Formats: sequence, C-alpha cells, structure tokens
Amino acid sequence: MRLPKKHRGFPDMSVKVGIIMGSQSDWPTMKNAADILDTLGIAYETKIVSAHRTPDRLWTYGKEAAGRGLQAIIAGAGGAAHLPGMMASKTRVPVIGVPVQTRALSGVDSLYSIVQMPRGFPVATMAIGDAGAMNAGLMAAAILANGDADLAARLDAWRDALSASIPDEPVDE
Ligand code: RP5
Repeated sequence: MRLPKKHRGFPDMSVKVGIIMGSQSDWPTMKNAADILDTLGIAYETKIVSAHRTPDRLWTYGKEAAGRGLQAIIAGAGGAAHLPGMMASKTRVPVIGVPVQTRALSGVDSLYSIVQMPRGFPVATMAIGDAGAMNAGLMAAAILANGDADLAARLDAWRDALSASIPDEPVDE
C-alpha cells in the first residue's frame, strides 16, 4: 500500500520498496509497479527523482535508502534515462530499472540508457513500458520474499493463479 501523503518524506521502516521516476509523465507506466505491489500487500513509497532536473534529490535518496530499510528500488525513466544507473551508483540497495516508452524512439533510447551499465554497478533492467513496470514490481516482491515466508506464499499463489488462467487452446475472437 502506498503511504498517505502526510507520511511521505518521513522515515518509515515498514516501507521496503521505493518507486522512483524521472517525471510525473512516467507515472502511468510506473503505476503498473505500484498496482502489483498493492495486490501482493507490499508497502511502498513513490517519488519523482530526476537525474537531470533534481540531482540533489537523487543523491539524498540514494544516500539514505539502505539506512531507511529499503530492500529494492524500482526506478523508471525515459529518453536519456540515467536515473536507475545513477541510483545504483549511490546505493547497494538493488535497483530495478524500467525503460519508459518514449515518443521519439519508442523507448529503445530508455532501454539502452538503462541496460548498458559498466561492470561494478548493475541495474536489473526490465522490458520497455507497462509490462516492464509490472515485472519490476514482481521482481521486487521476489527479492523481499526471500526473507518473508508470508509474502512468498502470496507470490506463489499469485503465480499459480496466473498460470491457471491461461487457456489450453486459442479461440476465435
Ligand atoms: C525523463 O524525461 C523522464 O523520466 C521522462 O520519461 C522524460 C520526459 O519527461 P517530461 O518532459 O515528460 O517531464 O527524465
């Protein structure tokens, strides 16, 4: 569940996942990550942090992330998408990158900006767009599930339900 606005910005050790994005315009994509965390009952926070427009905010967020108890950071950005990589350079908390689809280059620019990290500072890079954002939420859940048996059971059940929903044969639509 997303923290109420009045609590955001205050350290809350119950929040295990940070969802950050370069711009308000990234939110329709990144909401897919938030939605699956809601489904799985994982507390998270959301924040606009731009590598280019708010570098000081990025630095502070990265510096404090581990101490605040965050266990995964989902970072989405588009175009010259330096946010996930710069965040990975600032914190050992695992960073899951979401390339946001752009108009000019369809998100290939975002993907290349995020995935081509130099050795030493990895970003777990997802697919472009909505599917990537949802999978980022699932990846964060899987990381947390290693130390949380209840969450592991919820994640297993969610995966089983998805598998069960897939029909054996296609039908005419
Ligand atoms: C990036 O620039 C953001 O992540 C966003 O995807 C892109 C465009 O931002 P806006 O011009 O829509 O604010 O920093």
